Amino acid sequence: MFNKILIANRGEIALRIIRTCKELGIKTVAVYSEADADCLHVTFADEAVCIGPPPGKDSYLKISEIISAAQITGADAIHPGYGFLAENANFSEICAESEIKFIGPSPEMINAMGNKSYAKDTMKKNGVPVIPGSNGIINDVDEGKKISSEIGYPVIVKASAGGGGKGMRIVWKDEEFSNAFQMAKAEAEAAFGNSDLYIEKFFENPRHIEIQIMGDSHGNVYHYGERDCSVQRRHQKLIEEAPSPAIDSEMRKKMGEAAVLGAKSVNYEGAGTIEFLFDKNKNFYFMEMNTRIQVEHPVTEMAYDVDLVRQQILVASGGYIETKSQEPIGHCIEFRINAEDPYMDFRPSPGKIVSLHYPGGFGVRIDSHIYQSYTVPPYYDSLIAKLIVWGKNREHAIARGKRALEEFTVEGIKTTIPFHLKVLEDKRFLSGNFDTSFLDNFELTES
Ligand code: MV4
Repeated sequence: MFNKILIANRGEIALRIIRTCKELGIKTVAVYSEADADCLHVTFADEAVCIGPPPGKDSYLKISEIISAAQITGADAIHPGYGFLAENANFSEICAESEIKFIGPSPEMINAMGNKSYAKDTMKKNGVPVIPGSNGIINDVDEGKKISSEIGYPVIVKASAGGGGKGMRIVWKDEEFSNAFQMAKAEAEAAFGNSDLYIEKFFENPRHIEIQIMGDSHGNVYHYGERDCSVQRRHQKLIEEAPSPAIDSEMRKKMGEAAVLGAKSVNYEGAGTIEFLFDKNKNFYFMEMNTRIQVEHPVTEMAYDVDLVRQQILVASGGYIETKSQEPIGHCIEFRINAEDPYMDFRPSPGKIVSLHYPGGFGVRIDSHIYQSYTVPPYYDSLIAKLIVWGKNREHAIARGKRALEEFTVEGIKTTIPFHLKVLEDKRFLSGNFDTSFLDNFELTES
């Protein structure tokens, strides 16, 4: 087992990782930017090293500084959390060369799954259902048009280096193809320095359902069911839940088995998420795989009684997975509390928190790094807390979510709390019958 883990991240996820390290008796090293000296991950870690100025590229993305911090403090492993360097193949490789265990996948695995077109082809070859589309990347407009007419419009052109919405264009008919293709190509080149594109059948208003998997170095892969992440706005998830109101235990078994098959076929180790698109006819299709712990992992933890960060650390040190696949117990919902003004198009709202009261009680979990008098800096992601509630069933979890959100007080900055309270009054959300278009026409009016 590791002696000391450096956490190459900040905010709630850095704290989340430190907590599990403490429970495992592992010493911790925080790294922090000049803007984060008063952050709780710095306070709660055994040691802390300042790695540079506030902008991410000068600190949390600075590989040389982070490796030096690990070497100076004698850390034998690095946990990257999510975002920043979590899916950076170069970082994973430099850790290996420096004989520091990267708690995440090999550089080869990051590259293989980061190439979305290649990842799809790999899954398809191994018998995982994938979204119908081009085999591999498309070289020019003519090839793209030919394939699109074979698939049938509408189609969606996606960046192979993308994921999460950038470099994506929906094409409704042949006449629009050329323009959309060029736009997607330019956007992909600008965003990723890679203009490779692939094509898929476009499914209107699908549900976004993802399966949590975990693999160890002994060839075991388990799944911990699905999360429904359909409540998203401009590709930013706002509410996630486990189980999905659209998935029964038979479907869970099928999707779980498909995810495990996919992960086993690439000898996947560590925590991973297989994203599926789920359509009106209850078909599911592989979309992409994320090779990190995700923001929304706590809903799985609460519904499946598994500490996913603990499992990550155990398997990274060569151990076996402790918690096997099982059925969920009750229902769990996560509300992302962002420092944003939901009445002003969700614009960022950094600043000083002058008053704070956390909800508590049975079935309430808060993963957060904020405290009263903390100043939310403008440099990073606007997530300031995750409120996770557990209930015996969906209705119970919703009732508990409502009362916890009502107790939750943050003064001095705007947050997404009023938005969540409004969603909990929405008939479609309450019915469980919603999809990724749910927030398109969602009105938040001052009451
Ligand atoms: C799709 C899709 C429909 N059909 N792919 C969104 C983020 C990225 N992970 C993939 N996304 C989608 N992929 C196929 N074949 C619908 C989405 C999608 C979406 C697309 C355009 C505008 C808004 C969207 C919101 C959620 C999902």
